[in-house]
Amino acid sequence: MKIRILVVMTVFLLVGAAFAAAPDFGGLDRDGNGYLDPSEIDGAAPEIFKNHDRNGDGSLDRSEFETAGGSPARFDQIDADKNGRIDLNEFREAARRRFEQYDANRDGRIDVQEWNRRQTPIANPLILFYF
Ligand SMILES: [Ca+2]
Ligand SMILES: [Ca+2]
Ligand SMILES: [Ca+2]
Repeated sequence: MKIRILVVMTVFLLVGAAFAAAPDFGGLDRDGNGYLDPSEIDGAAPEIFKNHDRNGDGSLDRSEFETAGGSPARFDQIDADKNGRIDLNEFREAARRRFEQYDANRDGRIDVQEWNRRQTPIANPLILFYF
């Protein structure tokens, strides 16, 4: 009986460890290979952009950006041509630069260690790359 309990506990621990070792990067690891690559970040960008373009005018204004959790300073960084709106190209370019920041060892992918090294744990991982 004791052995059976031990076995059950061991299985729970192993399953728990597997989950801890393989985060899904907030759903961004689309192919589930345990890494984020630039195409996953770039591939998700148009849909995320569209979801936050609330008035459907093809750009993100300040209020749309800040509603998504972005900061005013970040908006100014991304709005490269300073016209007060972020277009899809600026949005993708900013996500690409963020990817490079997090890819500390420059191997073209973000692994679990790099992911866990983020300064602040943020509830919504989309903010890390896009807002
Ligand atoms: Ca991946
Ligand atoms: Ca808009
Ligand atoms: Ca890397």
